[in-house]
Amino acid sequence: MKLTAAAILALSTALAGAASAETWDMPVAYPASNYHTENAQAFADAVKECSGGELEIVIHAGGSLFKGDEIKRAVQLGEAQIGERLLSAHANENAIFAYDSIPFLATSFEASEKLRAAAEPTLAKVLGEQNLTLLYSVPWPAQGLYFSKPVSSPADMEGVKFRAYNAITARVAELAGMVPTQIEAADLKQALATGLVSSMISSGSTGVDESVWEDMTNFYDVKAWLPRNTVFANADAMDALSDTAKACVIDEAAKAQARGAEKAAELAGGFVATLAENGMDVNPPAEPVMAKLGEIGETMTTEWQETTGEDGKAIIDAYKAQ
Ligand code: PCA
Repeated sequence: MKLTAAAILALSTALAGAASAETWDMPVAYPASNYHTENAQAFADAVKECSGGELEIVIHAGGSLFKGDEIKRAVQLGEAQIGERLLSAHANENAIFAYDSIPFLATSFEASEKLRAAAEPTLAKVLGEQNLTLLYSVPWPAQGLYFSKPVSSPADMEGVKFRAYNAITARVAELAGMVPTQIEAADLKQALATGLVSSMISSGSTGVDESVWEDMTNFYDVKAWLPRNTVFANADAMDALSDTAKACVIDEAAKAQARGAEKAAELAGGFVATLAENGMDVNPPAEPVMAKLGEIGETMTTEWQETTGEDGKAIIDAYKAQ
């Protein structure tokens, strides 16, 4: 058999690659069985295959290597080379990170994708300034309200202890007269069991992951927004990759983004059905509650735009122009 020049080149690149094989740690905050984590695993497998084994990405699920709120910093510092994080939880560093959590701005998977695309250049710039390379992001299903009692009026929410996952959810709670505490999903079950909190806003996905029907009784499908998990790499670690491995990471990230969004849409209805099957009352929100949330949403949209200035305006303008 005669080898073509291209085949010889491919072979020697593969051999050279194998010689300098490297491993990246990828901390993620959510459980191994969650579709975000499964999607990240599929991404890691595809990168390994594409790079001929040159780059292996090892997923550490459920906050086992770094807890959710430590992941971003760990990747910035190079303690991990890549990671997945609910970026909106870092809005205290830069309010831009909460672009995906503005109440009632984008409430369907389709709208969420448009908003993601509109935010991409700004988000990549802001992350770049922190030594992070934006790779991909995947939506959670739309956010609904969980309670341990029926809630049919704004008065029913007053004083309720509320689990927040970022500053936005804490602010929603505050404006509704509830008492927020920020808790990672990995610590949610314990917080519910000990009575630290008795309500939250989240998707059916997290409700199912954490079998919250053991502690809460009512789910209202408010569809407030679709937050995203964002995957980013340490920029120096990216730069140190061979051109082949780098191209694999970028190409497979684009595929993971599309695949993850599809999966989320496919699973969303089933998660809510599972809540009901396990005994939760699943209902649309009562009209007065929805009206209150609408007011809260308007206040918060104004606040976000004031805080984010030109960067926020660029995102909203690009979103509305689509
Ligand atoms: N689940 C995540 C974030 C949004 C969601 O649906 C959580 O509750 O932590």
